[in-house]
Amino acid sequence: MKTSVNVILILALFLIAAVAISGCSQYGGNQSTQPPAPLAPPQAQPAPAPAPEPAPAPASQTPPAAKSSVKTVYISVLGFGPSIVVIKAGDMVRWVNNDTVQHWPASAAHPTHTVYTEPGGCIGSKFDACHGLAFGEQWNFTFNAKGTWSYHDHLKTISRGRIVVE
Ligand SMILES: [Cu+2]
Repeated sequence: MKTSVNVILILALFLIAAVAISGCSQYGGNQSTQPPAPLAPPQAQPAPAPAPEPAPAPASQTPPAAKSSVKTVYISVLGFGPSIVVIKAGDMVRWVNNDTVQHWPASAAHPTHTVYTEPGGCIGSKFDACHGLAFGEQWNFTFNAKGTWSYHDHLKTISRGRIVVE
Protein backbone atom coordinates (compact mmCIF):
# COMPACT_ATOMS: atom_id res chain seq x y z
CA MET A 1 0.00 0.00 0.00
CA LYS A 2 2.81 2.35 0.75
CA THR A 3 4.21 1.72 -2.71
CA SER A 4 1.03 2.79 -4.41
CA VAL A 5 1.05 6.02 -2.39
CA ASN A 6 4.59 6.61 -3.54
CA VAL A 7 3.63 5.92 -7.12
CA ILE A 8 0.75 8.37 -6.81
CA LEU A 9 3.05 10.97 -5.33
CA ILE A 10 5.58 10.42 -8.07
CA LEU A 11 2.89 10.67 -10.69
CA ALA A 12 1.56 13.82 -9.05
CA LEU A 13 5.01 15.35 -9.00
CA PHE A 14 5.54 14.29 -12.57
CA LEU A 15 2.23 15.85 -13.52
CA ILE A 16 3.07 19.07 -11.70
CA ALA A 17 6.46 19.15 -13.38
CA ALA A 18 4.87 18.53 -16.75
CA VAL A 19 2.38 21.33 -16.18
CA ALA A 20 5.12 23.65 -15.03
CA ILE A 21 7.28 22.90 -18.08
CA SER A 22 4.32 23.29 -20.31
CA GLY A 23 3.52 26.67 -18.76
CA CYS A 24 7.04 27.85 -19.15
CA SER A 25 7.15 26.86 -22.75
CA GLN A 26 3.80 28.52 -23.34
CA TYR A 27 4.46 31.89 -21.67
CA GLY A 28 8.14 32.37 -21.19
CA GLY A 29 9.85 29.88 -23.31
CA ASN A 30 8.70 31.06 -26.63
CA GLN A 31 11.99 32.70 -27.40
CA SER A 32 11.94 32.33 -31.09
CA THR A 33 15.20 32.16 -32.92
CA GLN A 34 13.61 33.64 -35.99
CA PRO A 35 14.68 37.18 -36.72
CA PRO A 36 12.07 39.75 -35.91
CA ALA A 37 9.73 40.56 -38.70
CA PRO A 38 11.06 43.47 -40.65
CA LEU A 39 9.37 46.70 -39.98
CA ALA A 40 6.89 47.66 -42.53
CA PRO A 41 8.43 50.13 -44.92
CA PRO A 42 7.29 53.67 -44.24
CA GLN A 43 4.21 54.56 -46.04
CA ALA A 44 5.07 56.68 -49.01
CA GLN A 45 3.85 60.16 -48.28
CA PRO A 46 1.67 61.51 -51.02
CA ALA A 47 3.54 64.20 -52.87
CA PRO A 48 2.28 67.62 -51.93
CA ALA A 49 0.18 69.24 -54.55
CA PRO A 50 2.24 71.73 -56.53
CA ALA A 51 1.61 75.33 -55.63
CA PRO A 52 -0.52 77.07 -58.17
CA GLU A 53 1.41 79.19 -60.59
CA PRO A 54 1.15 82.90 -59.83
CA ALA A 55 -0.94 84.79 -62.27
CA PRO A 56 1.22 86.18 -65.03
CA ALA A 57 1.98 89.86 -64.90
CA PRO A 58 0.04 92.04 -67.25
CA ALA A 59 1.60 92.19 -70.65
CA SER A 60 2.27 95.88 -70.34
CA GLN A 61 6.00 96.48 -70.09
CA THR A 62 5.84 100.20 -69.44
CA PRO A 63 5.40 101.39 -65.86
CA PRO A 64 2.43 103.61 -65.21
CA ALA A 65 3.18 107.18 -66.03
CA ALA A 66 3.98 109.32 -63.03
CA LYS A 67 1.07 111.50 -62.20
CA SER A 68 1.94 115.13 -62.55
CA SER A 69 0.82 117.49 -59.88
CA VAL A 70 -0.15 121.11 -59.64
CA LYS A 71 1.16 123.52 -57.02
CA THR A 72 -0.41 126.89 -56.52
CA VAL A 73 1.30 130.20 -55.84
CA TYR A 74 -0.96 132.99 -54.55
CA ILE A 75 -0.09 136.56 -55.45
CA SER A 76 -0.92 139.18 -52.86
CA VAL A 77 0.21 142.69 -51.99
CA LEU A 78 3.08 140.96 -50.17
CA GLY A 79 4.26 139.14 -53.30
CA PHE A 80 4.36 135.48 -54.25
CA GLY A 81 3.39 132.92 -51.64
CA PRO A 82 5.01 130.55 -51.25
CA SER A 83 8.03 132.23 -52.76
CA ILE A 84 9.83 128.93 -53.31
CA VAL A 85 8.10 125.90 -54.82
CA VAL A 86 9.72 122.51 -55.40
CA ILE A 87 8.25 120.31 -58.12
CA LYS A 88 9.14 117.47 -60.45
CA ALA A 89 9.80 117.94 -64.14
CA GLY A 90 6.48 117.90 -65.91
CA ASP A 91 4.58 119.35 -62.95
CA MET A 92 2.49 122.48 -63.27
CA VAL A 93 2.55 125.64 -61.21
CA ARG A 94 -0.57 127.79 -61.02
CA TRP A 95 -0.37 131.48 -60.12
CA VAL A 96 -3.55 132.99 -58.74
CA ASN A 97 -3.79 136.76 -58.34
CA ASN A 98 -5.49 137.54 -55.04
CA ASP A 99 -4.56 141.20 -55.22
CA THR A 100 -6.72 144.00 -56.54
CA VAL A 101 -3.98 145.18 -58.88
CA GLN A 102 -2.47 143.30 -61.76
CA HIS A 103 0.60 141.08 -61.42
CA TRP A 104 2.66 139.48 -64.20
CA PRO A 105 4.78 136.41 -63.32
CA ALA A 106 7.68 135.88 -65.68
CA SER A 107 11.12 134.29 -65.77
CA ALA A 108 14.05 136.23 -64.38
CA ALA A 109 15.76 138.40 -65.17
CA HIS A 110 13.96 141.64 -65.84
CA PRO A 111 13.71 142.93 -68.50
CA THR A 112 15.00 140.11 -70.74
CA HIS A 113 13.18 137.12 -69.10
CA THR A 114 15.74 134.69 -70.51
CA VAL A 115 16.78 132.68 -67.43
CA TYR A 116 14.30 129.87 -68.04
CA THR A 117 15.74 127.87 -70.94
CA GLU A 118 12.66 126.94 -72.94
CA PRO A 119 12.40 129.49 -75.74
CA GLY A 120 9.13 131.09 -76.67
CA GLY A 121 6.79 133.39 -74.88
CA CYS A 122 6.47 137.08 -75.57
CA ILE A 123 9.80 138.47 -74.36
CA GLY A 124 12.61 136.00 -73.66
CA SER A 125 11.31 132.55 -72.59
CA LYS A 126 8.25 130.37 -72.48
CA PHE A 127 7.98 130.98 -68.70
CA ASP A 128 6.05 134.23 -69.00
CA ALA A 129 2.40 135.06 -68.39
CA CYS A 130 2.76 137.71 -71.09
CA HIS A 131 0.15 139.96 -69.49
CA GLY A 132 -0.89 141.29 -66.11
CA LEU A 133 -3.22 138.92 -64.29
CA ALA A 134 -6.38 140.64 -63.06
CA PHE A 135 -7.84 140.07 -59.61
CA GLY A 136 -8.91 136.43 -59.35
CA GLU A 137 -7.26 135.47 -62.62
CA GLN A 138 -4.94 132.47 -62.75
CA TRP A 139 -2.15 131.39 -65.07
CA ASN A 140 -0.66 127.89 -65.35
CA PHE A 141 2.76 126.89 -66.54
CA THR A 142 4.26 123.38 -66.87
CA PHE A 143 7.97 123.13 -66.15
CA ASN A 144 9.74 120.58 -68.33
CA ALA A 145 13.26 121.85 -67.79
CA LYS A 146 14.99 120.83 -64.58
CA GLY A 147 16.78 123.50 -62.60
CA THR A 148 16.21 126.36 -60.21
CA TRP A 149 14.26 129.04 -62.00
CA SER A 150 14.03 132.49 -60.51
CA TYR A 151 11.16 134.68 -61.63
CA HIS A 152 9.67 138.07 -60.89
CA ASP A 153 6.61 140.22 -61.26
CA HIS A 154 7.10 142.15 -64.46
CA LEU A 155 4.85 144.92 -63.16
CA LYS A 156 6.44 145.07 -59.69
CA THR A 157 9.98 143.85 -60.15
CA ILE A 158 10.80 143.82 -56.47
CA SER A 159 8.48 140.78 -56.11
CA ARG A 160 10.44 137.62 -56.78
CA GLY A 161 10.09 133.88 -56.44
CA ARG A 162 11.79 130.66 -57.35
CA ILE A 163 10.67 127.37 -58.85
CA VAL A 164 12.90 124.36 -58.20
CA VAL A 165 12.32 121.63 -60.77
CA GLU A 166 13.84 118.29 -59.74
CU1 LIG B 1 10.25 141.69 -66.41
